[in-house]
Amino acid sequence: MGVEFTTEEGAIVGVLMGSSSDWPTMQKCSETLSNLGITHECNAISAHRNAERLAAYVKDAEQRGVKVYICAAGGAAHLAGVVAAITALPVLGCPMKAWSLEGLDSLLSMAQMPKGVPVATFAIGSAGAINAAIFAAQVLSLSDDAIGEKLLAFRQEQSETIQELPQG
Ligand code: RP5
Repeated sequence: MGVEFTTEEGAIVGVLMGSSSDWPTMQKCSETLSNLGITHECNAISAHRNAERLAAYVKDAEQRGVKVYICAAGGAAHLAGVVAAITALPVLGCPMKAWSLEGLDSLLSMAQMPKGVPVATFAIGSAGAINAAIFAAQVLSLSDDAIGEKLLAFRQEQSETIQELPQG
C-alpha cells in the first residue's frame, strides 16, 4: 500500500483530524487559516487506525516545510500527543465533542500530556478550532511579517465589531 495523504504546495501548517467526522468543526480552522493568508493542508489520519500513515505524513510534511501542526480528535484524543511524540515542532490540539462526555474526555486527553512532550490545548469545538488557527498565525508571525500584518488587521476588524452600548 502506498503512502496516501493530501499535500498542498507551500503548506506551512498541517491540519490533522482523527476522522473525517471532525471536518465540520475543523473546516472553521481551515477557513481561519485561509483568511490569515496561511497556506495549509488538511488530512484525516487516525492515530490508532492509521498509525504508520500518520508517522509517514509527519516526516514528509516536515521535509516539505510544515512548521506547525494542528491536531483535532475526539474521545481518547491521542492524535496530538502522538504527533508531538514524532516531531519537535509546535503541536496545537483541538478537542472535539465526539460521542460522549461533551468533549471533556478529548480536552483532558490533550491537556494532560505528561511532562516533556507538550500539546498546546485549545477550547472544545469551534472556538478552539478557530483559536488554534489564530495561535498558529501568531507563532508564524514571529518570522513572517505578511502573516503578522494579516493578524493585526483581523484583530482590528474584530475589535470594531463590538458596538458601544447607548449612553444614558
Ligand atoms: C476520534 O473519534 C475522531 O477524532 C472523532 O472525533 C471520533 C469519532 O470518529 P469516527 O467514529 O466518526 O470515525 O478518533
